[in-house]
Amino acid sequence: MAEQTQDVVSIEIEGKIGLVRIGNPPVNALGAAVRQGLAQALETLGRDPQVQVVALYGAGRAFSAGADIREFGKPPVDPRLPDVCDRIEACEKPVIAVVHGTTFGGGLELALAAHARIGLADARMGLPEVTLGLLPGAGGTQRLPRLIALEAAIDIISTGRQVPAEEALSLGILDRLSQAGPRQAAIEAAQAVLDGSLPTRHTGEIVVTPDPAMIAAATARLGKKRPALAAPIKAVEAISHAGRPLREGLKAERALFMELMDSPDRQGLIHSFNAERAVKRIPEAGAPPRPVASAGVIGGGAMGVGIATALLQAGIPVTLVETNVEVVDQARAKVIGNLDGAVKRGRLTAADRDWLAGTFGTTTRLEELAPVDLVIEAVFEDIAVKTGLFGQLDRICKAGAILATNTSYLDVNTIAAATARPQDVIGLHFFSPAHVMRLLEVVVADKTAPEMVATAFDLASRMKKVAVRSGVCDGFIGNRILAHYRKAADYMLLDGASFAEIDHALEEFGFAMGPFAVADLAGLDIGWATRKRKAPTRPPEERYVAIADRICEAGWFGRKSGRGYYLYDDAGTRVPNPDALAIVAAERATAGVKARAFTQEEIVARYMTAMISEATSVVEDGIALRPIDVDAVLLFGYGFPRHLGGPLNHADRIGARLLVERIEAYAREDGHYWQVPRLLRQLAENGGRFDDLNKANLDGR
Ligand code: 3H9
Repeated sequence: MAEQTQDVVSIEIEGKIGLVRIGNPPVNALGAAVRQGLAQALETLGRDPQVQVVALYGAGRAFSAGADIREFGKPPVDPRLPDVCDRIEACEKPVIAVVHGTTFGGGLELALAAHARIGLADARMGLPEVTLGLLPGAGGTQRLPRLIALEAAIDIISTGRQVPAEEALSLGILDRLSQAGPRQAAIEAAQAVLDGSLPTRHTGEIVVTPDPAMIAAATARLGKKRPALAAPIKAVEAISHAGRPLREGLKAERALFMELMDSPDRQGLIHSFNAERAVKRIPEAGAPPRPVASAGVIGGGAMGVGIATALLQAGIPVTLVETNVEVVDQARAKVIGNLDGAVKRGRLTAADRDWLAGTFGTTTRLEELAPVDLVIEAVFEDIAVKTGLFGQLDRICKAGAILATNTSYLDVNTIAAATARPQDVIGLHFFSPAHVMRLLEVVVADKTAPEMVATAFDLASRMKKVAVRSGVCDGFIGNRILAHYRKAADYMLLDGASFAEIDHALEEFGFAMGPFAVADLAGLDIGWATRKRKAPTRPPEERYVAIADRICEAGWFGRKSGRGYYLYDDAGTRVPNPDALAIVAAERATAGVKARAFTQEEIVARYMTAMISEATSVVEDGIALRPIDVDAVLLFGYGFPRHLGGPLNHADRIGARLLVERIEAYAREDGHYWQVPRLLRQLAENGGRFDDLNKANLDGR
């Protein structure tokens, strides 16, 4: 047995079998060193007269997660991935790929270029390039349609969905499944090639004729999506070349890939991908998290029900406390209903549902929370109610228990001060519905202990949520920014844009719903309560738009009451509510405003400038650790269009100088609302970007 080891790719010769192992933790990304290692391994084994078959496998938890995303945008280093794939296919010996765990993008493309593919049961295959604004650029669009039905290839490539091993076998991506570990499976499959029981073939030599009607239908379908992103459409275009000789098809694929590589969508989508991971870098990361084996949730409203569901789905037994007996029963039914929903959507097995339901208890007695490791309260948003409750929890809960509040704006320091253990108090701000929405703001108060913060992040990852660290301020990161930019929408409404125009402009920009449609969905009474709460502290110079108040006074709270800004039919289709239009007209008259027209462009510019302005202040005030944390909050909690990468990523595209100019121009109308944040002015003066601040804070990433 001969062995040659390089850093990330090692080869081993077992009789007539040449084994190539990719070992580049954590996910075997195909960076330059791996590509060089693979090319060299193929050279060595290709030349070795002893070796008759080559088997490729991955070490660790994945075969390979694909191209190294960190290399994108940097000067390319040879050999490129398409060349490595071509080298595999052209190898003078049969090459087999044994895939396990994540086998994505370039990882799958390596396997598609091999002459046979074996999958382990845990293999998940996919070409997720479109989710990064790209298309498979190492032969995926040419080789997959040669191996499997065109319809399935279009589906997999244009959605980026993951294909489990069994399905991959039935589609024809895999030739066989194996129960062995990756190395052993590689040896067994190579033996099968040697004894003739596993046939091999050159994928590139398979001749297919992609049906133009199917290609046209897919292109039309993708073009109708909002936002209609270029990547999936271009990916289908690349697939349309799969009927040509492989060389020509690969050339066409490469050209389309390079077009996308230079696109802003690609930059934005990869920024969003990075944002989800960057937020984990917190100062408390080294602190040991406390164990959370059981939890209590206080409050049986929508929030409490959602939080209890999310905890249960993470496998944490929950006791839900609600003082009202009737509400307890309703809450129980809703939590069980949510678990049933997860079974229906295939996210939970019926057996797991039964098991989880068995770990869910309800009670009217707070004392029953004495033994739990974590308590999350989701009671009425009133500081006296919350401080009273935390005083009680302080007496009831065991030492070391995590005491969390789900408040969305109240002062977590005040809540913590109601206990004799402020170090154990933290804000866990979930978003509704809490078992669905991915964002979790972790609100760190002055005395919160580092291990409490580490515990919150650990908990978030168990719940598959994106946790973002926030300091204490009214509304924390997300609601503070929302409160600000919502006013910009109201000002435009008062000044002459219709709410339908504003919603339409922002939906065209990329939001799933405009702000007025969102308000109708969330319930207009929520914003009304907040405005009433803030009324006593509202500065006299602040311009106040009372349109939403008038709509609420009429008893219309949005979709839950059948009407708000819009009227809704059973299918949810919206038309402007004529009564709301009349209120808008009346309020304009009262304010003495002469309505003027707003272009779609101006609506978006004002709305985004307002959002960016407050987002900048949140960074400047140290409420968010970095601009990318703010981006994550808006992306994962407020429906910010993923391809734009978040408000401060978008700000870098607009440029700080132009943003300052805009704010100064708008300030001529309203100098109280429109003020240039100090940090934005600094960036404008120094030619700086928000991403420079990210980089400075993320260890050079
Ligand atoms: C492509 O292949 C293009 C080709 O067609 C053509 C080329 C010519 N590169 O997510 P996690 C890092 S495009 C570099 O926390 P999980 C990640 O940043 C690529 N790094 O773990 C994180 O780093 P850190 C197509 C990568 O278990 C660490 O690994 N492939 C890459 O929740 C752990 O990741 C994709 O789009 C990468 N490709 O999920 C796959 N992937 O610890 C993208 C991960 O420093 N990746 N990292 O923050 C994923 O979907 C998930 O990361 C994966 C693991 C499922 C793999």
